[in-house]
Amino acid sequence: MNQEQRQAIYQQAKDWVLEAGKTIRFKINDPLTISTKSNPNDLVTTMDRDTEYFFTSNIKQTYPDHAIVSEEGYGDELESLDGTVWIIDPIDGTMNFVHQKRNFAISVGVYQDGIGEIGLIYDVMADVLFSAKRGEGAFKNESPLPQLSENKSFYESILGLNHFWLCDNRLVDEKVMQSLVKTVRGTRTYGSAALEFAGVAEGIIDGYMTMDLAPWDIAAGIVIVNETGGKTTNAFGEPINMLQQNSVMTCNPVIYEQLIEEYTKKGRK
Ligand code: 2AM
Ligand code: CA
Ligand code: CA
Ligand code: CA
Repeated sequence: MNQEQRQAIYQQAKDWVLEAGKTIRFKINDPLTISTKSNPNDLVTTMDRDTEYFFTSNIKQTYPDHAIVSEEGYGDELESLDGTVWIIDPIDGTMNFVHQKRNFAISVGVYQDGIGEIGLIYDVMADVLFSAKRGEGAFKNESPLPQLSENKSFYESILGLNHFWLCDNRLVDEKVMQSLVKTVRGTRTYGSAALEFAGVAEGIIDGYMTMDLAPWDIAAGIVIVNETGGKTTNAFGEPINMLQQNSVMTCNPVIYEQLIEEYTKKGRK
């Protein structure tokens, strides 16, 4: 994808994201129909489905040769990432959407032959758009985001992670993770993977790690974090596979080695 093609798709994607966000804000106090998916806390609403349909119908009409990977079932079943692929989470942070009516995001990544070209994360209620094009830097609304600080010690870092890491879990010994949270300056849990990625890109948290995410949770975030100099792998330092679920570690590179070598790999089950 050349710069001109990237710019044209970016502009279209951005228009759709802002329009979808405006619709959600307009309807934020309407009664919700809420269902559950894999477990009683795995929520989906008509707003998730309607927003996804808005994107998929527009994309299919405008770019019939593009493919779509998305959460709520309107996308395609893909076996490869060849060609142009839109990877979409219509509402990331549905639990926040339902319970808080804020702290959720629309996440749209556009990949070309497996390479992330465009990332858009829209904090809908705050009306803040994080965006990036590959090789062209990342932005928070119209302001460029600076490169992540190299002057950051492990002990002064704040990590985005949830309490499941500190309970008995299938990936890493919880005792090792308990020593991690006592070593760093602090931890935060935002409840939207996309907004955690945006936080890493902005440098308001220094890393985010999570056990099991789908491609639509992370596709846009990876592009944006890349552009501010951050690094993303699975929790053990292995490459992410964008066609399946992954554990995820995205962070400022200055804390990466220590996180992986002294904690996740050391405590790996
Ligand atoms: P979602 O709101 O789009 O489902 C919450 O900690 C974060 O994890 C959100 O980004 C949420 O995305 C994601 N997540 C992934 N799988 C989930 C699941 N089965 N249940 C709840 N949240 C999930
Ligand atoms: Ca979901
Ligand atoms: Ca999600
Ligand atoms: Ca979602």
